[in-house]
Order: sequence, then structure tokens, then C-alpha cells
Amino acid sequence: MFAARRKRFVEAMEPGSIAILLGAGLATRSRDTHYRFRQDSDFHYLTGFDHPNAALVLQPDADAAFTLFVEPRDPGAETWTGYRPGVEGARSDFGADEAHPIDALLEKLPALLEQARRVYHVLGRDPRVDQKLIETIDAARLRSRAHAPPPDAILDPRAILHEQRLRKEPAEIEWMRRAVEITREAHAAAAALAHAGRFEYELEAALDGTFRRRGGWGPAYDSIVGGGANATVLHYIANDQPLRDDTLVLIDAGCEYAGYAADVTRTYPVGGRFATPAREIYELVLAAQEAALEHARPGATLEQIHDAAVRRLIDGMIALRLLPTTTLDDALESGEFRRYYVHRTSHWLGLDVHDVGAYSQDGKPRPLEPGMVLTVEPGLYVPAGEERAPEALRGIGVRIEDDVLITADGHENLCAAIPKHPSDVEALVRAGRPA
Ligand SMILES: [Mn+2]
Repeated sequence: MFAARRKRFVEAMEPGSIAILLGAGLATRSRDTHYRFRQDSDFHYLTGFDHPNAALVLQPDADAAFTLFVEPRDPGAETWTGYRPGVEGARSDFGADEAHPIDALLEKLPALLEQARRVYHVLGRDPRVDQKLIETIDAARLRSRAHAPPPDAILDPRAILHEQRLRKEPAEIEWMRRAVEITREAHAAAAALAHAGRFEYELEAALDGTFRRRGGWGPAYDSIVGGGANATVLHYIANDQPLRDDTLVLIDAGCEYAGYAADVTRTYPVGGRFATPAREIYELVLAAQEAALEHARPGATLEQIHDAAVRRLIDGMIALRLLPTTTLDDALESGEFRRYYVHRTSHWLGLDVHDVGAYSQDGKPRPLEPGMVLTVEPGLYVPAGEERAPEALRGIGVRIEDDVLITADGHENLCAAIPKHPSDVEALVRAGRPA
């Protein structure tokens, strides 16, 4: 699978070029402790090599078409931090034609660049590599009368790679299904705890527990568990407040499985019964999501999906007296709906939760194609201090988010098994006991 991806990548490179990509290092959490290692998504995509401080070189025209630079075996270090494949493992287990210790990268760069016409490299990741690259190209330019001409451009490999990653392979779709299935169970476990007196972190713990118990990496992004007005704070991750009766709790949480993210939001009524007016807002957001999902098909655009959601939301905002206008056109023109719906409706989903891939082509929204995976996540948030809103609506936030695979004739909602209709989410909460 990784070899096939490298082959497709290399086929899109310009003739006579070389690609040099760096893997991720360890990130410091505090003093001498690190965050758990996660490989750079592009590096993982091309190699499956999930160990820190590696680099890859692709030279389609050379004998060694695929070279890995890795941390060498080191029994002393491995006692502390665990197994490393080392140079030998890079060849035997990861298919490298050649492998070297990562410390040799800088010194080998000049020889690698000798025959290259173009260099694919992401600048700004490691200043030492950037510096060496520029020095080498400069030195070659001075010698170019006697030698082959130096590379005349440094190109961004992501232009190729991210188009590739945008269209998911069958295996990737299976991992995403698995990530969503674990997320379904996690949401059910958290929803069962959505009772007055419970703390937001108790729900988060249920999410985390399910993600890990079922073999996921953990949350694909910091889980949002926002009770009451915390639901109106879009990236609320403190998750340290108690839940109160007659409020909602918004949970935006997805499992990462085999590197792939699920990204799912549900909004649950604390205690298991939607009160008015929270129910009206909930039903409005659900209707907006259904309207948006109708446009999730080949040839349509994220712009059309967003537009369908916005129009339905505006209808509801007018009915709820959230807007001073009474017509859709006025509301669209004034943009005042953005007071309550500040984000877009969709983003790509894959190895990264906000996955890579261009959103437009030639300055226009790009048409959807089979194999693309995206979220559809309308919401409505009335800030607690928004004095222009009817008082009863202040502090209510709702979002409903599904993950969708574009198919040949429409879409498959990967989250179809995660309840979202009002009576079904009420039942999920009531399946648990009050605190
Ligand atoms: Mn999302």
C-alpha cells in the first residue's frame, strides 16, 4: 500500500527530480517529558514509518529510488523509549532500497542533489536541512560550467500529496468506518452520563475510555464537552463544569483509529428530555443538516452544502426572532445570521481531522468526487450575553455533525448509526442513571 502510494506520488513529480520529506520529531510537553509521538500525516502516508526523527528521499531515476534516514538501533536508548527499527528494519520492514542513520542526512545531501533538476521539499520544518539545501544548490551553481546544472527550483511536494490524500482508498475508508464505529459507542457511553450534577469531564472520560478500550489511538482532537452556555464556545475544551437540568450538552468528539479521524458532534438534553425552546433550536439544526446532506453528491460543492444549511438556518432564525429581518434575502445580504452561525458547514476528513486537499480549483469551489470524505456540521449558537436575542434563547448552542463519504451516485453517511433524532438522543441519555 505504501509502495503504491510512493509510485503514484513519484509519477506526478517532474522528470529528473528528487523529493526530500521529513518526519515528525518529539514535541516537549514540559521540561524533559514529551507528548506521545504521532507521525506527520504525509510521512505516514508515504512510508508507514511511525518513529521519530526520520526522513525520506525519493529519486525515481536512481538505483535507490526510496531511501530512509532513521534513528539507528541503540540498546541503551531503547531501554528507555522502546524498539526502533533502525537502519536494518527500514530496509527489511519498510521497503527502503537504502537506509542510513538520520545524522548522515546533511552530509549526504550534496551527493543526492547532484543529478536533480528539481527538488521537492517542504521549507521551514528544519532550518538545518533548509540551509544545507540552499548552500548545496548555490555551490552547484558556481560549479555549473564544469558540472551538470544545479536544481533550478524547490517545489512543494504537498501540492501532489494532498491531492492524493483527498481521494480515499478502500483501506482508508475501512479505517474511517472503524473510527466512526468506536465513536458511536463512545458517544453512547458519554450520553448515558448526561444528567444533572455530573461534570463535563466525566463524559469526556467515558469518551476517552471507549476510544482506548477499543484500540483507538485516543481522541483525534481535544474532545469538546460543553454543557449549557459552554456549547456556544466553539473550541471549549476545559470540560470542567457541572451539568444542569433543562440545559443541553454538546459533545464534539471523534476517535483516531489507525491514524484516521472520526469527527462527530451530537447535542444531548441533560436528563433526557428536550425542553422548549432548546428543542426548537435542535430541530432547526437537524433540518439544516438534512437540507445540507441532500447536496453531498458528486459534482456538487461544499459551497452548495453550506448554502443549503445557511438558508434553512436563516428560515428558523427568522421564526425564532433571532434576526431583525423577516426575509431570507435580507438576512443573506446583511450577514447578521453569522452572529449565530460563525463557522463553515464542512471540511475534509482523513489522517488529519481538518484534512488536506484544496477547497477550490481555478478560484472556484471544486466539485465533489467519489472517494472524498467530509463533514456536514451545521450549528446554531446564541451567546449567553447576546442582548439582541430573545432572552429564553441565550446560552443555547447546538451542533450536529456527521462524516460523509461521496459515492458514485450520492453519499454514504458513515455516521448513520449514531442517533440524532430528538427521541433517539433522549433515549440514549435516559439509558443512563441520574448522578
Ligand atoms: Mn468537524
